[in-house]
Amino acid sequence: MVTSTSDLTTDKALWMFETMMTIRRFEEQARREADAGRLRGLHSSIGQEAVPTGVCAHLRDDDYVLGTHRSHHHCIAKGVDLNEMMAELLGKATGTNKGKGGTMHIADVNKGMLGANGVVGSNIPVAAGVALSAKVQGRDSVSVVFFGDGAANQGSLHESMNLAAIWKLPVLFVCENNRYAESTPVEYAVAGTSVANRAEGYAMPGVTVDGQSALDMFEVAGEAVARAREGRGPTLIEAQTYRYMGHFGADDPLSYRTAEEEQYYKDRDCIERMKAHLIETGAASQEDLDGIDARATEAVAAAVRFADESPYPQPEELTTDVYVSYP
Ligand SMILES: Cc1ncc(C[n+]2csc(CCOP(=O)(O)OP(=O)(O)O)c2C)c(N)n1
Repeated sequence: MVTSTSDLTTDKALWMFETMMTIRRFEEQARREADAGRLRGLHSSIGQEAVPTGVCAHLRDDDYVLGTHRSHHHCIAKGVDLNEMMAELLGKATGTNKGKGGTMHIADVNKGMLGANGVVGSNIPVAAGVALSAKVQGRDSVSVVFFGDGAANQGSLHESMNLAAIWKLPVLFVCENNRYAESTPVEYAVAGTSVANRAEGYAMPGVTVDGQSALDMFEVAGEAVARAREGRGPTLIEAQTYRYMGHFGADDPLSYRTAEEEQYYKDRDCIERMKAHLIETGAASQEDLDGIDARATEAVAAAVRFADESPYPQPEELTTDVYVSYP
């Protein structure tokens, strides 16, 4: 089955716009919270909203997503509750992880968000394992792992791609190539001409896609998800994208990249392009889109209120849920 943007219904396109808008507004608020000293070490996903949105548009609650240290956009696209996310960021007991995980460890198994993870490259083999369990149990769930261009150089990706290929596991390896691992440019750190062409060594499809286009992401991911669900095996997707902010907020991105380069990517902003598409195709008016933005802004404001009104975890809760207990 080949998916194309012609499969994109108006409802789904509007969902994608609202999801990207919600991610942007959430991240802007998270930045304000970090600037106010209420959370530390924020890895912002602003600029990269289209990547998980285009992928998660094809996923169900019983599909799985695994993330990185920069995962708020993955969580929101997979449907994790905004209130619980903001509470988690602010260390409250009502957070997704009862306030003990923080920004880099958000998880919600009921939504199939199996976790952000601060150890670069560590979630890649987990995604292959999750895909293996779905296959062994005879379920048609799909597993997706997002990782950066820096993580693409970890051995864990290569081991996982090999196993996924020989066992035809239902997994998508989605590299968000935002051009830098901290301050290291991709041209310096990644050997070869692309991340996507590494798939060739494992006899799986490897696709490079404009990660600032939600429509292109939707199309490429649709084909990969269908392939995985039908038992035809894994795909490596390299989404070319850009993070507008610094690596985690305390660095000055202009010390390792140029203002012209930043502007080049901002001129291709995924939200502005989706807006233009929705208006050109008559799917929505400017007024409709302003209404969606207002709804996203209010949802984020409500999440802050929820977090503010929530208690901190009790000291006696310190070690509960830290280790999994097996029956
Ligand atoms: C195993 C490991 N090595 C190093 C680090 C420190 N570190 C945190 S983020 C990062 C850069 C990751 O870059 P990339 O994978 O491209 O993701 P991005 O930050 O661009 O989203 C590094 C080196 C880490 N957290 N884990």
